[in-house]
Amino acid sequence: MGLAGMYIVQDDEELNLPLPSGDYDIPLIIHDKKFAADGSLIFDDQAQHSLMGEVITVNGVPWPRMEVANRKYRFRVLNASISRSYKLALSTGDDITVIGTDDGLMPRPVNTKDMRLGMAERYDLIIDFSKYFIGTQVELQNLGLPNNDNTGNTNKIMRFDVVRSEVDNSSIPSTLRNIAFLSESDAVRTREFIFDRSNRMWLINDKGWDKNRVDANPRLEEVEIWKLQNTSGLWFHPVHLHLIEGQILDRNGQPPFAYERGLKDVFYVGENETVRIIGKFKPHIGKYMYHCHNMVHEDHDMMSQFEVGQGGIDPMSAPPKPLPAPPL
Ligand SMILES: [Cu+2]
Repeated sequence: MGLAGMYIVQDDEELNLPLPSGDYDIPLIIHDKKFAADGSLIFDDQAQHSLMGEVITVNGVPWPRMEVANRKYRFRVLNASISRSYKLALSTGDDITVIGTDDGLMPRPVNTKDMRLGMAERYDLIIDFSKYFIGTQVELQNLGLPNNDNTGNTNKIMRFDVVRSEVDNSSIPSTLRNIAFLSESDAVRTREFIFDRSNRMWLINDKGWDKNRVDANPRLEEVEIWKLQNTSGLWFHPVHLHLIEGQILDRNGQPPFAYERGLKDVFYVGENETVRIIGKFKPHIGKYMYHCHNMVHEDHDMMSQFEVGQGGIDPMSAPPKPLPAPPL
């Protein structure tokens, strides 16, 4: 499990915004790794609980250093770790500006001093280095979250060295994208899912994976509320739903973090948290998975499937086929 990658999908509307672009638009794939004495990667899926690495890599490089100009940069952040979540913050204590969540731009930028990043979550961030003198070192830190192994140098992710002065013609528009948010009254039903451990297995509503079982069957275009519950204080579950673009209604009855108020498909269900999400089941009929994105949990066996409508393609009997590459 050493490899991870990302696609960046953009439309013309996004490309026309004056956000930092080109050399100032950088993907950051954060992935902790555990190495054996001979340098090989360790992945022991029998660990049952989690797999935490003591080396934090970004784009495959341990604790990298990046030289930056004193201007704004856009970072497309993906947590590709097997089991580790991060609490991101800058060593300067300055704000990070969040402009996008898992499924694209937010309605408007949100400033935060720190943020949770669960496995498979994606955030689109702006860091503004213009306030720093040349020679300043700015660390992207991990303040640590419960039920992670927070020892050693896992509190550091990477470092930005401000090395040169440049004119910055980019800006962050106050309106990024029009999103028609759903409200509770749009939902036709609520489903409840308890994510828990039993007999050394990770289960959803006391059930493991069964390719012949479907646990939810919304009709195409129906809006549902899914109540995702973690009744334990001993672990967290980033829950990933395939197909839909959802949003968080509330967490333990409170509004979600401001930086989570965009379209998402991975939902951080922390210790003793109940997260209510809402989404419209579209644009396809067929069977889609939902699972915890701690891969140790997912593999043993915290995964199930929903079926939108009837008669869609079943990925078990009709596996995806490679398509010809689109023209460049
Ligand atoms: Cu989990």
